[in-house]
Amino acid sequence: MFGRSASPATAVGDRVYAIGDVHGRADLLEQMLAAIGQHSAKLSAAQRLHIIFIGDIIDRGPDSRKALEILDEARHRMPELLVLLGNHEEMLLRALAGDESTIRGWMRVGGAETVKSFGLEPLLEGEDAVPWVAALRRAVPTAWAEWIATWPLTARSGDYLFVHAGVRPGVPLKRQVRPHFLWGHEAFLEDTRDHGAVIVHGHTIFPEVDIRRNRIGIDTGAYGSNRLSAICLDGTDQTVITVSGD
Ligand SMILES: [Mn+2]
Repeated sequence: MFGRSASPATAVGDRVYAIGDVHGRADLLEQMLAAIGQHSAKLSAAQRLHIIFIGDIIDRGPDSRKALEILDEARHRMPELLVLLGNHEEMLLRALAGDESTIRGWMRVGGAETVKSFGLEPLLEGEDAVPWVAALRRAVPTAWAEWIATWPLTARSGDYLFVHAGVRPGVPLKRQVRPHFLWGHEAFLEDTRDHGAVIVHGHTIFPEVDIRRNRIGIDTGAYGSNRLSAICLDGTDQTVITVSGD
């Protein structure tokens, strides 16, 4: 049984837009920011507006550099903007730190597209990683790397917890560990127990925003499906917003 009412709510006065994995689709990211602006303008003013990106801004899609540039520009004029860390940003940070085994794995899961967007060639099999890492550090603005390193793992509003991938079922929220927030847990998606909050997450692609009693999956696979989704949580209201590419 759930310990609270059947209708989860944001903290009083909070309106939260949570956006799914962008994965290098700078075009859909721009469309989504515009769509959120239009949606929010039609509602009465919230006491506190929050726009939360669920992580995995980079990799797989064609323009990770532009996606980061858009968010970096937006954060300076939108104090309500928050970007959570995803496992793909974790790989970028490890790559910048010179972790060679991470780099080689990262190239195979979409990192190649990210480094191309910064004007670099992917690290080849057998290629010396040391000069390649030096080139990556020159290509990625230091201010962006330092900013990404500050992206939090979670955010909370009322009954909702926002996190990139998920939690380990059966473990209290205060005892959850970083790897499950970033990479998920094999039992998370199908577990029906109360996790201590309704977990709003990305990382796993669903054809439509997946609204369950104990979690909401908002990743509709923008890089492959051409559809980037978000959910607006306002008190007990839940409204899905989706933007589509050409
Ligand atoms: Mn992910």
